[in-house]
Amino acid sequence: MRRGLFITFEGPEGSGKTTQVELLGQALAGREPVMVREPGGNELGERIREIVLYGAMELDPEAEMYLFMAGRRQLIAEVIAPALAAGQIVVADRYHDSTLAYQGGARGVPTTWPSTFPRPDVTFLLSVPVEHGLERLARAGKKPDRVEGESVEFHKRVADAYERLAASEPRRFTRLDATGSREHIHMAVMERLQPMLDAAG
Ligand code: Z5A
Repeated sequence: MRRGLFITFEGPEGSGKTTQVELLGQALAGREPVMVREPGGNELGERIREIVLYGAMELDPEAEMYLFMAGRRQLIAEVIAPALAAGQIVVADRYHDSTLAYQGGARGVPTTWPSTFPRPDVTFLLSVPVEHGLERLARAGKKPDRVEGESVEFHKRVADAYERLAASEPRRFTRLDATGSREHIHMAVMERLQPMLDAAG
């Protein structure tokens, strides 16, 4: 059976993931890609998003991790796995590497990759100095959520964890300097994907 193509975008705050996901969605429009974002993307995910990002509840770090992962598993079952099985392209704005970087790397929770979570074919790590990313969000007027409101040191631990993840899986990860222009980064994304898109037909 033909398996689709699974592309994920990761990075610290304000690294431009959503911008690049949108540009890629437009570039691939003719192939009707399935676009998802985390946390969210389905009813359970959106409810969990409310709790983990905007709820007033004090969450145990491991409980927080399981909430993110529960939302992800539901998204896999409802959307990602069926789309890949049908040969479609799936583009995700954050996926399990976010849990490994935020809950694992920054909060120190023991993390693993469940065997039922498909591995992406390509993961773009948009790398940007932490202060630069936070400045972008402040300029854009985004009100920080519970995780974004953490200290600069927390966000540096996230960025370091992402760098370690990318170094440990160089075939899956493509690390891009996200301080460049939107268009330049998009061109680098397309250059990396082109051979895979050609092979997919
Ligand atoms: N989280 C977690 O802890 N564990 C998990 O397992 C998962 C998530 C899945 C989700 O927040 C939070 O959940 C996140 C991690 C945590 N929080 N933190 N911290 P979200 O969904 O609300 O947002 P986000 O995923 O963190 O995205 P973001 O950081 O807010 O933004 P972004 O997607 O990386 O960037 P953007 O929206 O595309 O761009 C930000 C601004 O920069 C905007 O004004 C753009 O126009 C501008 N921009 C974009 N690209 C450029 C370039 N190249 N140059 C100049 N300006 C640019």
